[in-house]
Amino acid sequence: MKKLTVLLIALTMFACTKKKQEEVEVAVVEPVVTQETLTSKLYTLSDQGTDKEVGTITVTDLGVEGISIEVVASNIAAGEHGFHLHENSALTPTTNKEGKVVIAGAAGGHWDPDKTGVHLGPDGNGHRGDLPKLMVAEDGNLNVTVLSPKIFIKDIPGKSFMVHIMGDNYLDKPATLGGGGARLYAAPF
Ligand SMILES: [Cu+2]
Repeated sequence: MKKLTVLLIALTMFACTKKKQEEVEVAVVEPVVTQETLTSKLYTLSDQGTDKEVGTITVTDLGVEGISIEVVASNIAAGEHGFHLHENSALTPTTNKEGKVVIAGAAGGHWDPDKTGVHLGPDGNGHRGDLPKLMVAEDGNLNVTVLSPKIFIKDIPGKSFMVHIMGDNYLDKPATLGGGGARLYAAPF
């Protein structure tokens, strides 16, 4: 009887060990899914460069589907704002041909690696940096996620997300670049 008890205990222990091994094996073969994200602060812009922080932009890698861009901000200007990925991360002012200061001019234009030279918005085949416009409620708070299947996470470093003072009609007419006008907020990456 005593022998049998010992054997049973031994068998039980063996079973437990075997089970643990199986669990470990299962854990090893499971793919480790990591979604790369990049985050930067959103700043107000002035003719001196960046001013105060008003929010955060987080870019998440969606693999072949491109990226998602989460914009969280408070106390910003209500209404519609053109939103684009611009070609540089520098946000210092520049001077244009007419001698006028361009706020954050160093950021360059809308990212256009295919050299299309046309602004056609998020669904067109123009600038790849053209994104859906942002709509800010009257309370000045924004918490929105937009998608871009034309931008990949590897494209982000060294560029900036730009929020313009006015909206975006996703065309170059009647005004160029969607009519967004001056650069109001930006997040350098
Ligand atoms: Cu822009």
